[in-house]
Amino acid sequence: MKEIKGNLIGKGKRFAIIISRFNEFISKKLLEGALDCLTRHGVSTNDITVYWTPGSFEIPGMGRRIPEMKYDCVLCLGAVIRGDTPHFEYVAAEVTKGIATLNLEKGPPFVYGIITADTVEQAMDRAGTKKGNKGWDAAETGLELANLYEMIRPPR
Ligand code: INI
Repeated sequence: MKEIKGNLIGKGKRFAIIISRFNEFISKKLLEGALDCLTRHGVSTNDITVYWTPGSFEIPGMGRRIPEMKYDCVLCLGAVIRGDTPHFEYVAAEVTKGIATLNLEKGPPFVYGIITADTVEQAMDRAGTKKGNKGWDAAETGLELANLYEMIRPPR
């Protein structure tokens, strides 16, 4: 049997993080979690570039424009929180679809680290309190994918 599984070793891996400033009090916590996870798994801070967008809606567009081949993985972080209007639905749907589309391209993996929550409390629970930190989780997924993609990359 042959089994292919990515490890979580971060040494030498280059990461881009695209993060939304909207609901920054939450997204900053996601960034802290992601950076903590990456550096504790051996990623050098010199190998991490953080790109800030105005909102989550803009994350996929930014993903198309960054020099993605410079990175082994791109983490997308943001928090979309339901308000009084259907705006939430549109933003959440577009950022989700956009990241999924980028992830199907032949470039690096794009990790979906977007919190979609009905309330601020639900979002806070997932940004370093009761339910862990989705930024950390996204980074861990990114480490695994960066290593997995490297294992299956055809020789250049
Ligand atoms: N952007 C978010 O990242 N989170 C939200 O909760 C949010 N809501 O609900 O409005 C949000 N809106 C801004 C949007 O992402 C765009 O920046 C804006 O529409 C301009 O294109």
